[in-house]
Amino acid sequence: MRRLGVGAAAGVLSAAFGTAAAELLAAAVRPEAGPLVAVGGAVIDATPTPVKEFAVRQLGTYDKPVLLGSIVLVLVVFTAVVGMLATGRRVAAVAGAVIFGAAGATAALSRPAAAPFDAVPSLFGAAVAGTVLLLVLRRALAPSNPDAQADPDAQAGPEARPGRGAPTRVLVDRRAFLQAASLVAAGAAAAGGGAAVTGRARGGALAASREAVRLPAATDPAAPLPAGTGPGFVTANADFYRVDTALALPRIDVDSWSLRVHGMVEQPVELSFADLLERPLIERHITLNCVSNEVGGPYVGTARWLGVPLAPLLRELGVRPGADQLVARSTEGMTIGTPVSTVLDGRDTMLCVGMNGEPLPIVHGFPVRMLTPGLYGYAGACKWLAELELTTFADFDAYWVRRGWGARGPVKTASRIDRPRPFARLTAGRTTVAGVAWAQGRGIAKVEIRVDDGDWAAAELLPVPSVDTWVQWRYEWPAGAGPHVLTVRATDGTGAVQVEQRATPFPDGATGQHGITVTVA
Ligand SMILES: Nc1nc2c(c(=O)[nH]1)N[C@H]1C(S)=C(S)[C@@H](COP(=O)(O)O)O[C@H]1N2
Ligand SMILES: [Mo]
Repeated sequence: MRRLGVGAAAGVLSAAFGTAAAELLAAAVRPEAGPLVAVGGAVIDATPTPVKEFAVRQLGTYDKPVLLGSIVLVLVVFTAVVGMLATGRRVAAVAGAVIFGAAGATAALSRPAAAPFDAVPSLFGAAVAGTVLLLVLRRALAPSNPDAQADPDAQAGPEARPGRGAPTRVLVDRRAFLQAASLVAAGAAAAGGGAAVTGRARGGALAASREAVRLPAATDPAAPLPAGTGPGFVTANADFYRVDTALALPRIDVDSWSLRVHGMVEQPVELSFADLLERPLIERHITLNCVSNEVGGPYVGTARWLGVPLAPLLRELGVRPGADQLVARSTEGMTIGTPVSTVLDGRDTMLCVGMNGEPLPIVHGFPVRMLTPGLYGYAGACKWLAELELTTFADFDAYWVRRGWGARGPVKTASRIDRPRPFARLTAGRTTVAGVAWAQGRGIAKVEIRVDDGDWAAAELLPVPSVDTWVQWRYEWPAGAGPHVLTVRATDGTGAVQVEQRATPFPDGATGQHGITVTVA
């Protein structure tokens, strides 16, 4: 066995052990402090917007696993090189551990909601990794065992420096290495398993505390869905799209949760979950969509949301004149800025506690999230809410605004064809074309379909409970043989036709018409 191979393997295994030890410590104390999640979060925050857009577009919900996989890959290469260098100069192991620990600790401390403790798991993991690497190399490269084999390619090690006589060959003690390596691998597996078990136990405790939440009925319930609403009007919680930067889901205990409302208000307050539930609750069907959604894309859904209307609460607390931005801050440090005017203009902006008759799912912001009908999620729908600060747009740029996205985020009118699927092969005759269109706050007045270069023809609109939801539409198409392009466009309640000109989601939402190609036989 070659010396460099031994070094690389020892480096990777020691780092695996160190990382697993750090993850175990973090899982037990503070999951957000785990080095993988901390580094991943820092990478997400530092990723330039076009790359992030590309990742969301190409990878969808796989963006997070792919990111973590890439970080592990970089780690493997780095620690293999450190291990190889350390076979020659042991100081390389120390330097590698310092870099490894500093990177993790810096990333953890740079997280917006970091606590000083968050550096500890990374530093601990680095110390473990460095120490283990030195121990393994000492065992494996000591030329004392009779089984030791000379490494014909070996460079002179530290024991072969001039002044100590002729360069000796570095010997690899194969059996000692394999023993040490198996021990380290077993340790890494045990620590990693421990971290996973601890994490799962925490997750279980959180799920139980969520299931124990009993939400009061709304004092102002949602109007029943009008007769004739199509199936799929309400998106099931399990099918609702998820977009956020949280690699580790915030694990929030409802009993210790509180919401601080402060900044430019006459009476700052801190509200517990029980305080919120004591207030009058409204329930509404509202469509939420992501500014990153491409034309025809999947990041849109409609749910029945239960929550505390925000406007009366802010009026009670007294918004100071001049405050034009409400900044919502989440437990993990996301900031989402919403115009105060849109909160107070009569729309149903709310602090949501329930989604489709259940407490908010953890991925959708348990225990409390904001929702602002008519604004994209990044501008009005902060999940895992912790704080509301009244301030001004001049004084504060929220997370996405700092990255170049529009500061106010009003939803653009859009429409999508869901049936038939793109490139479907159909048989000639009556074919139902169906889909959704949305312009929350303004409502949808008309949806039209065009076949190839023909005239626009009105689709049938199914009934809706309010202007804040999408509209389902359908169109009976007498499909004739041949390849066809079907295109849709919507007109909002103000009479404005959706913008035809193609625009990318960045910086304030995609525009353009959704079209699909089908073949009729
Ligand atoms: N804390 C937090 N809230 C967040 C985000 C986030 O990354 N972190 N993403 C926002 C974005 S961009 C959107 S589109 C919506 C998505 O909400 P959903 O995942 O419940 O569909 O949440 C918003 N709220
Ligand atoms: Mo979004």
